[in-house]
Amino acid sequence: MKHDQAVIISKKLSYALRHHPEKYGVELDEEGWTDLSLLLDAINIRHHFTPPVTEETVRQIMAHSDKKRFEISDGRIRALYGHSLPVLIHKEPAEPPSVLYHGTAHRFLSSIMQSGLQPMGRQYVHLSADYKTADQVGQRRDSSPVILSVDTAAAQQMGIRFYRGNDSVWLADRIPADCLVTIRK
Ligand code: HQG
Repeated sequence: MKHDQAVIISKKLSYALRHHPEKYGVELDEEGWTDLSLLLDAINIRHHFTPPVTEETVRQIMAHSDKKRFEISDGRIRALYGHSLPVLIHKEPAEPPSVLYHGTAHRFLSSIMQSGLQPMGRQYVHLSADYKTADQVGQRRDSSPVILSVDTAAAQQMGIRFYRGNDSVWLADRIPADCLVTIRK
């Protein structure tokens, strides 16, 4: 499969599993799972993929991806992070590393330092387990992004819960500005 084709299919999966399952006639359960073959049938019909996207195609895309975005189990698939649905996807709180990172654009910095990190369009704030990942996330919006560090113990003392997305992505309800330090401006 060509890289471009893998990106197109991955984006359709993300769109369905994070944002608009109803556009594909499927429902997500409270942990974000849905039946994989039903979703693939809907994706193939709607986007006329030839050859059709199969479970094997999706597994190949997942195996070669730079990010672990999806999980497949027992004939079901879910997105591990990124959701914007109105109904909150349930995540089990988990113990985060003492420091997490967030890469963002310069233009957001003053607002973030006033109101903290907010989920904005998504259900949770997205944080990175390491500096390099935060840099890559921030580069989606700024060629030399601001990098913030998050004191997770301080945030937990303020009642904030953390959840695991994958090995490099952590989620949180929000992060108060007091728990943030700008480590690269
Ligand atoms: C900013 C990608 C102003 C925040 C990535 C960010 C990630 C504020 C933007 C995942 C703010 C939201 C998520 C405040 C936060 N005032 N701006 N108070 N609080 N922001 O895309 O973390 O490739 O929803 O800094 O790799 O950039 O899609 O979040 O810039 O893991 O798999 O509001 O998406 O993964 O943007 O990225 P996003 P994000 P995929």
